[in-house]
Amino acid sequence: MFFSVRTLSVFAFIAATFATPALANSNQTTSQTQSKYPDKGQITKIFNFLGDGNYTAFLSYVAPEVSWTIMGTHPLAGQYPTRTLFTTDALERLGNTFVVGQEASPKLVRVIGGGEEEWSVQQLHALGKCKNGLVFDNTYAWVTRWNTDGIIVEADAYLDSTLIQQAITENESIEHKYTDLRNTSMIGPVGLNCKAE
Ligand SMILES: *[C@@H]1O[C@H](CO)[C@@H](O)[C@H](O)[C@H]1NC(C)=O
Ligand SMILES: *[C@@H]1O[C@H](CO)[C@@H](O)[C@H](O)[C@H]1NC(C)=O
Ligand SMILES: *[C@@H]1O[C@H](CO)[C@@H](O)[C@H](O)[C@H]1NC(C)=O
Ligand SMILES: CC(=O)N[C@H]1CO[C@H](CO)[C@@H](O)[C@@H]1O
Repeated sequence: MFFSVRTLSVFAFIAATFATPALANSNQTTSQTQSKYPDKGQITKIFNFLGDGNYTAFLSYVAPEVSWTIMGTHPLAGQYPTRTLFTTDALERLGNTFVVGQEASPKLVRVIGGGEEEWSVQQLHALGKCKNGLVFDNTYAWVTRWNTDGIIVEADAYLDSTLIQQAITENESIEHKYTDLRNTSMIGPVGLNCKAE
C-alpha cells in the first residue's frame, strides 16, 4: 500500500463502478505479448495508475474475488476476501488518515517476475503526510498472482507495521464508521472502530 485516496466519495464511486465487474482489460494486457502472464512492461503500466492516483484504473486489474492478505501486526493486517472489502476496509481506512493533497501515492520501484511466471513482486514507495503531521514514508512490497487474462487474483502485501499502526491510531476519525469483515486478522492492535462481526 498506499494511497493517494482523496475522499470517501472517491470510494463510493469505486464501489459503484465495480458493483458489476466488467473487466474488459483482458486483451489490453495479453494481446501485445506472447507471455502467459503480464510482463514487466505491462505490470509497470498497471502499477503506474496507482502512482497517478487512478485507483479506478488500477482496481480494474484486480479480480472482484481477489484474496488480499496484508501481512504484519497492525490494525489493517489480515486477509480480505474481496476487492470491495480490501478497498473499503484497507485502502479507505488508511486513505482517511492523510492530509488532503498530501496522500501517499505508491510509486513503483521495481518489478520482479511476471511474464512466464504466475507471481510477480512489486517493490513500492509511498510518501505522504497524515493529519497529525506524521510523515508517512513507507517502503513495501506487494506479491501478486496473475491469471492469464492479466488480472490480479491473489496478493500478499508486506509493509511497515509500526508506521501503519501509528497512522491509524493517531489519525483515524472517530466519526468514520467501519465494520471489520476480514476473514482472519493478524495478531496485533486494532483501530478505533475495528469491530469484528
Ligand atoms: C479479445 O480478443 C479475442 C481474439 O482476438 C476476441 O475474440 C475477443 O472478442 C476480444 N475480447 C475483447 C473483450 O475485446
Ligand atoms: C484513469 O485511467 C483510465 C485508463 O487509462 C482513463 O481512461 C481515466 O481517464 C483515468 N482517470 C483519471 C481520473 O485520470
Ligand atoms: C472469507 O469469507 C468470505 C465471506 O464470508 C467467504 O466467501 C470466503 O470463502 C472466505 N475465505 C476464506 C479463505 O475463508
Ligand atoms: C485518534 C486521533 O487522535 N485522531 C486524530 C487524527 O488526526 C486528526 C487531525 O489532526 C484529529 O482530528 C483526530 O482526532
